[in-house]
Amino acid sequence: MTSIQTPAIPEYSLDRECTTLSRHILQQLHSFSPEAQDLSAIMNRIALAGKLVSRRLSRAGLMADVLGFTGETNVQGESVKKMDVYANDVFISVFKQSGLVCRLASEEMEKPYYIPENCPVGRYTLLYDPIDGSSNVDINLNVGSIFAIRQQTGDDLDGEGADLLTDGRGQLGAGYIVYGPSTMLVYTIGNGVHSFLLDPSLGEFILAQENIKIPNHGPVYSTNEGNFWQWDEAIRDYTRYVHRHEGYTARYSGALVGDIHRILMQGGVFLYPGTMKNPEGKLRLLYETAPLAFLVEQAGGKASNGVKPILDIVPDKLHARSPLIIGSNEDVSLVESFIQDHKRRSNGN
Ligand code: FDP
Repeated sequence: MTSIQTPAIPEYSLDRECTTLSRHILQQLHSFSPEAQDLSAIMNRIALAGKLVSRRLSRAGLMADVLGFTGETNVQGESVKKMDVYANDVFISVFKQSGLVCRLASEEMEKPYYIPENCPVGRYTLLYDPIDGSSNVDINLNVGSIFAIRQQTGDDLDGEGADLLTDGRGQLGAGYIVYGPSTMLVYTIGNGVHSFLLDPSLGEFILAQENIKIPNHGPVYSTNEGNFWQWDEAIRDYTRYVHRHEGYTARYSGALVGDIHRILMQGGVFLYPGTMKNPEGKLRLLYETAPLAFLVEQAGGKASNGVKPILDIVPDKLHARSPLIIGSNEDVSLVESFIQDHKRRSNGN
């Protein structure tokens, strides 16, 4: 009798070492300085928040009181969803008694939230969008969380977070978590961009790809074309250009993180330009566009508001918005060239 040979199923089917997020961060830091250890501990807390949000989302439709609106509106005037509140609180609670982060600022809170017991030692601020793309939550589609870590400068005695009104170049780390078919965390601490997949059976984020590089050009353009007649002529012309040239394909999920992730992996451009009603667009600088710009630049891509790099913009308030054109170098530059042409023409040059 011949015995049937069953192929050994490797624990991790992809040919890679099983590197956890915490191990990876320590390898990236190459140092055991107090600052390196802080950054590593902060990243691990963010990962914990990601796991808690992911667990809640995976059961959302099965549990009472998880989906739908709270009936409140946030500081942006948007209707708040129950998942927004849950995820916002999760990020706060994972940093309580951590001694790491003194202050958190998010889309859901008008002013920064202080954790006074951390403040004597924790000189960091976490900026975050707890649930980005929340219109997708109730229909079981992908959403994300976006985060950035900044050093706190000064004591912020009035609690307004004025020291946060600086450009994005000082971000110590940034990234996002995509809650899709799997949960994926993508981060940078200024040393390349790396992605991790959550293995729910282990409760660990496992390295998926190291040093991700965004293609220099890609086929995808991702934007809400429903706003076409609200845009400047320059953006309308760019859109007409992609309609008339072969090799472009439109993709837009209504959730920024998922759309950016696609572009990071496959190349292309995401646009959320200003509109007639909202010249600064919709997306918030400190916890949406600046963290994503930092990450995409680290992957070799580009992020602009049409006239200058997102990372050079200094916000005038905590919840300031900025137009966003982000993705592959070539594609972002092409959009910028349409904007410059229009400016030149309207100046009569
Ligand atoms: P949402 O308001 O659903 O949280 O962050 C804002 C955001 O989603 C992005 O995730 C998304 O790309 C964009 O708004 C969608 O806005 P439009 O519906 O105006 O296209």
